[in-house]
Parts: sequence; structure tokens; C-alpha cells
Amino acid sequence: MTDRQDQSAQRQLDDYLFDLQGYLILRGALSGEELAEANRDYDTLQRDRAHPGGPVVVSDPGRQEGLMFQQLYEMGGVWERMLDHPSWFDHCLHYIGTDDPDNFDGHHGPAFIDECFGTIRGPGGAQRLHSGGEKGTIRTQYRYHAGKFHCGQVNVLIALNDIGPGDGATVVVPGSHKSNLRHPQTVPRERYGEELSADDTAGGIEAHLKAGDALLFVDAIMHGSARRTNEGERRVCVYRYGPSWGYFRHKWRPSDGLMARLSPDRRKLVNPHA
Ligand SMILES: O=C(O)CCC(=O)C(=O)O
Repeated sequence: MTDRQDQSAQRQLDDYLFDLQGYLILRGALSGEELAEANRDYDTLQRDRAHPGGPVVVSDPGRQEGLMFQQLYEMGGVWERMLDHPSWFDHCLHYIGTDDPDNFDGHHGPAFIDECFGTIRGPGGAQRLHSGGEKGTIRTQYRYHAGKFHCGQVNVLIALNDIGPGDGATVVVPGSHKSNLRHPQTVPRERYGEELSADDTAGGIEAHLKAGDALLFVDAIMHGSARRTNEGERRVCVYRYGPSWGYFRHKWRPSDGLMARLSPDRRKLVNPHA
């Protein structure tokens, strides 16, 4: 079999599994050097609550989600490379569709990253389950039509350390991106905290990742994370990709410094009209 046939067989399998389950695991997406750099930057953020590379927003809301970072790409280096990292970028473009018919003159980029964040979570930390196809939310929708994927948001969650049993792994409910019915174990927004933890959710599975693996999933899939019961901490970052006509999820915007140093292609990923 030639390399090209190999790639096409892999793409067919990925498409089948992504459609069926709503997620894929990309093993070894980051190199050892990339991981080391990312972890050094997390050490700095954790210690100083800031980074000299750029204005990352650090918060500790004192909730189960743990220490949170927004606008990770501001730090430069590996965080900029992750904007269009070869381990996942083509997959993201393929699953969001990138087919705006009015974009012929290239005034948009092929995609928009509407949020780029990370968390460090210690013992007791978790993320409540949310999303699910039955909600019909357009921004996060799963859609396949006329022989193409047209997903509203594809997330790439990258493990910066090993995440196994007891570590608070991300939980997904495979197939729930197409569900028609509300999962009976979820509760409405005003009763958050009463729901079962993600690890006790019927139909849910923990995505165990080695450091450097990436979990790629359509946001419509029901997801959250199990509660961490082990000592130590869990480190992840998430890049959210959507169509170029999307808009920022939060109030933060790419800084002038970042916009000045990015290549034109990458600039369009963080601000399609810039
Ligand atoms: O923290 C996790 O494992 C889940 C992240 C999550 O819920 C999200 O990316 O929307």
C-alpha cells in the first residue's frame, strides 16, 4: 500500500469514528520538546499568575474547575505553533467544513479559534457534564450534510501530563452529539452541583491520555471531567476551532503584540478580519 492510500484509509476510519462517536484520540500529537516547553510555561503561570511572553488571563474561581488560563496563545512559542499544529489542524478544518461560498477572495481565514484556554486541576477537581445533541445549539452543533462535515465547534484538548484512572480524565458520552433526548442524569443550570459526577454518568467513558495526546471532539457531545481522586494535578489546554465567521466567546481579544508577530495565516485564525 502506498503512503497516499494509507492516509486515505486512515481518514476514512477517522471520519467513520468521528461521525459515530463524536470524538477521536490523536496519540502523540505533541513532541517531547513541545510538552516540556508547555509545562515550563504552566509552571510560570502557576507560580507568578502571569507570563512574560504575553497577557494570559489567570483566574482561580475557587471552584472545582481549578486554576484557569485564558488566551494561552499570547505566550508565543509552542502556543503559537499549536494554532495550526500539523497533528490536528487538517482534522479541524475537515470537521468544521470551511466552505463559506463568499470567502473566494480569502478575506477570511479557513477557521477561527474563539477560545484558547487551559486548566490545572488538583485533588477534588472536576468539570460538570454539559452539552449534548438534543440541545440543538448552533454554535456547537454536529452536522453532516451533502457529503461534508459542517460542525460548529471542534475542540482539541491536549494532555500536558499523563491522565489515567483517578486523575480526573475528560469524560465523553460517545454518540451523544446526535442524541434526541436529554440525559436523565443531567440537571438544569439553576441546580448545578446536584448532578451526578461525570464518572458516574451512564454511557460516559473516561478518555485516558498520555502526555502529548489530544482528544478531538465536537462540542455538541456531552462532556465534562471525572473528579480527581489521586494526589498531584492534571494539566490540559484546549483550542476551540469553528468557522471563520464565528465570534469570540469571551471579552478578551488578541493583543497588538501577538497580532504584530503572527504570520498572516495565523493572524486570521485568532482574528479572521485582521
Ligand atoms: O476539563 C475537561 O476535561 C473538559 C473540558 C471541557 O469541558 C470543555 O472543553 O468544554
